[in-house]
Amino acid sequence: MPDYSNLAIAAALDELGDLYELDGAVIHRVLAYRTAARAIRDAPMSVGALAREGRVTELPGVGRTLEEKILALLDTGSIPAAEKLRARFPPGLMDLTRLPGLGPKRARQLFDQLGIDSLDALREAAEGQQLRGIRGFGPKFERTVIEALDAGLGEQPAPRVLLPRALGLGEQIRDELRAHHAADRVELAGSARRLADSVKDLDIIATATDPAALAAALGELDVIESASVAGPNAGRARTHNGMPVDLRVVEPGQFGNLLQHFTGSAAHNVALREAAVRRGLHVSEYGILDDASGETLHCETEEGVYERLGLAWIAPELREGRGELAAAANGGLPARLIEVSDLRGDLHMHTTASDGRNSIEQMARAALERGYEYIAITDHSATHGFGNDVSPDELRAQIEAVAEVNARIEGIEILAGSEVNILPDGSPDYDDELLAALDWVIGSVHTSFGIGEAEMTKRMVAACEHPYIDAIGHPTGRKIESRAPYAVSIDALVEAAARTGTMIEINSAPDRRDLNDVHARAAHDAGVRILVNSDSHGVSTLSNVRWGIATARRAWLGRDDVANALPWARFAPLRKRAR
Ligand code: DGT
Ligand code: CA
Ligand code: CA
Ligand code: ZN
Repeated sequence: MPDYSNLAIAAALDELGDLYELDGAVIHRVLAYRTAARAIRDAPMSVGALAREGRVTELPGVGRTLEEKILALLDTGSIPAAEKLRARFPPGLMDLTRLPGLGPKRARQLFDQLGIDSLDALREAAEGQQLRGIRGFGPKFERTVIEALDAGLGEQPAPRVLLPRALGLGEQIRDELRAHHAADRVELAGSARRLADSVKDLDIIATATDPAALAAALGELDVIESASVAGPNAGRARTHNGMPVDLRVVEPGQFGNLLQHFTGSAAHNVALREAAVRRGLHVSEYGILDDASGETLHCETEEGVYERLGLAWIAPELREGRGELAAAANGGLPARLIEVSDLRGDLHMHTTASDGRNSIEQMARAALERGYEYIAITDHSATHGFGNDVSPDELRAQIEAVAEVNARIEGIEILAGSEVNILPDGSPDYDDELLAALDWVIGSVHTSFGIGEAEMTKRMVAACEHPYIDAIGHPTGRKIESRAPYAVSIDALVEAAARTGTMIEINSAPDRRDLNDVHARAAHDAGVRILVNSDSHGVSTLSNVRWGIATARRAWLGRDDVANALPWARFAPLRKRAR
């Protein structure tokens, strides 16, 4: 699973470089880490996946030493060399290195000569005009450093965590709190409950027979590194991997109000308040105040909150302030959102023919076990690079191999497919004759991301117009929290897809979820058939469709709105080649 984004790996190596510099290492050693970090940040593929395949040294500037450190990070969550160096310096010293005009070397000078080991100590020294006594520092530096501190520079913004890891942590904490003798109800709220792309902090709402005891119990959990009491019956904590956790223990009679409020989103809550005001009601996290009677209604359940406001209960995934309140008022909410168990097929997966870990047969048997009626084997194509090219001859052999397995395994239709590269001019990288011999083709952009919006839009519209490209894969190329989408007009892409009957996937890789929720909803509304595909590179990640389904739900989609929730007999004729 791509748990470490390229950005996260690069940040760890940058930090290691800073630590070495703080430690006085020779500069070329420091630079080696920075160079590698840059290469990793810019790499078009998942460096984590590359490292797990034992191929990370193929990246420029990454040798055996770095490989070992990257693997340690992936396997254990930290790099031993960094741990050792971190222990040698006060933790606040690294904050200094992020200030303008203060690299590791100069920060070390301040530490050695004045004992400055934190942003607070630095401010004190600057305000006391003590810095000017040190060689290379003067009154001007003292002034700029105070300005920088006032602007909040140097403080590390907590990184947002991808949903799978946040949800894993959140559910673990929730379940351990539930097991506490003082606990009554414990629920996860916030962005994790809404199944958002990423999560800043975990919000947990509980009721308890002994609220103070439950709040204190949070700090005792194994996953928690440090905790503080945040008012009566509330706890704030931090997990070992830096994720903040907020716990609020409330009166059972107000549980619904608090759960609703802390599930959010902020945009949903703001819209909810405005709608309530028009009914003479004032909604807060503690209750609903009736302006006329002066009475405050407390709700044990969340359903009660929505009911008092004349609304149907709204699934947390829809609570983003995107029209869900109007829909809840007039019966316009989707009757039932799609679920993982609705999927009948998966149209994007890789095998050992390109960069996957399992064979066609292994993928097919695992899909069968998931209850699928059909899958498409879509290895990378002729120009993928990184040693994973599938030449035209190899693809012909693959078509036969798929047919052989398909004939042998009962109960599942195995399509011979390909994930072809959409070349900069919009054409696929196999010829039409070969594409016509396949059962299914996904077109994806894997190269030349920076050609600009007009060119990229033309390129993707051309791909939609191709007679053998059945679907577009991960249409914007974004990697959540680590790579911006490339510039492309989604409106034009959606229009072309609807016009040509090209499907568009929600790629379920947890760092992709591409199309995103907003775009998937727009595409569906424009008449595009949406797929939820795993893009799995092994049997263990077929289950990643969970994250794509989360995005589909956030896009308001039901079972009938997702093409691969259709049985094979209805899906088959929707392919361009079958029409
Ligand atoms: P994040 O950033 O991933 O933690 O996202 P959330 O949605 O969990 O946001 P968080 O933890 O800052 O706040 C939890 C909930 O509290 C949020 O979903 C709704 C509520 N809330 C936060 N700020 C506001 C606000 O300014 N107005 C209202 N009405 N509610 C808010
Ligand atoms: Ca939160
Ligand atoms: Ca929060
Ligand atoms: Zn791809």
